[in-house]
Amino acid sequence: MFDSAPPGVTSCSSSPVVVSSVDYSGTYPAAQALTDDECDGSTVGGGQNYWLSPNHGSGWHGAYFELDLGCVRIVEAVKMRNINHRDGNRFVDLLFFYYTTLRTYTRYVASGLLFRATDSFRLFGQLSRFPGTWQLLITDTLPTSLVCSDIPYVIFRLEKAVTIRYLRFVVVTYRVNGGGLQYLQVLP
Ligand SMILES: [Ca+2]
Repeated sequence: MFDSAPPGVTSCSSSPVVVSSVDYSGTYPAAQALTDDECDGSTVGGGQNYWLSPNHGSGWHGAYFELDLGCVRIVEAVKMRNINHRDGNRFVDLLFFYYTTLRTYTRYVASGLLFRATDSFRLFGQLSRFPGTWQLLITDTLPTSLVCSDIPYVIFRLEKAVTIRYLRFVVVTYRVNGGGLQYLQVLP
């Protein structure tokens, strides 16, 4: 690990790509966590523009994706947005559609029918893949909401800026059936 930025590091403008992941299915690939979409597609008539981790998967091998940032760069913070995936049951979706503004019902739905979202996560970084020397950068929780447009973007600032090329996002705990992510962006 460099103590200071190597020459040219701040001029890196490459786009991150997924180099390894476990996904719920090909419909919800980790690459979708690299796109900043208006809202996740779990509502009636929506598409799938976010990542889902496998059923009841968690931890280093069970629910993760790994990114190559494209070049060595300084990372000071990571911006993320959670999901609020439901199961696509049209009856549930219609109930949600008509009653979501009722506070008591919303709480009921929140307790049992929010099928997938990340709860706690860990983010690791490293300078090179071989040999790997992962460093824990962030351990925290991601907020979510039943109303997709209310799911906040959260900026997690690192205690100290790091110079890395690879990132690994790991779901530690999840809501009901599994985790996922709508968006991840490294800053600056
Ligand atoms: Ca996305």
